[in-house]
Amino acid sequence: MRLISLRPLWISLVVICALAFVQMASAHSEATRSSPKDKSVLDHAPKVVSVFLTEKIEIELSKLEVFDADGETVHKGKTTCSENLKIMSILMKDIGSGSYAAKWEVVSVDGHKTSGAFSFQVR
Ligand SMILES: [Cu+2]
Repeated sequence: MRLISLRPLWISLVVICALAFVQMASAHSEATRSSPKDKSVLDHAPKVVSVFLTEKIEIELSKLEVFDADGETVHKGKTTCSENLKIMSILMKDIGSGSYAAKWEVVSVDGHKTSGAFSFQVR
């Protein structure tokens, strides 16, 4: 009898937890797009690589790096960030044709850490 009467309470607890989790997950900063676009093939080497994020980030705790096919870094200077704190950019060295991989790591203003990667090719 007691177990049966507790059932609605359990169900509502599960629902509340699930909703809380969805809200937390949506507050993380995720990438919506990048420049260059993931898997794009370019005729000209980009001067800047950027990633566009869904939430504001802590720039001191976030970074964007670009590597060539040998794993050598091909960016220069420090990762910068737009005024609205949602676009992270890095300047590029002069690069030739080849495949490149960009990796990003951010801490959003809510303290959550996310990361991702994208790649592009220069013809
Ligand atoms: Cu978050």
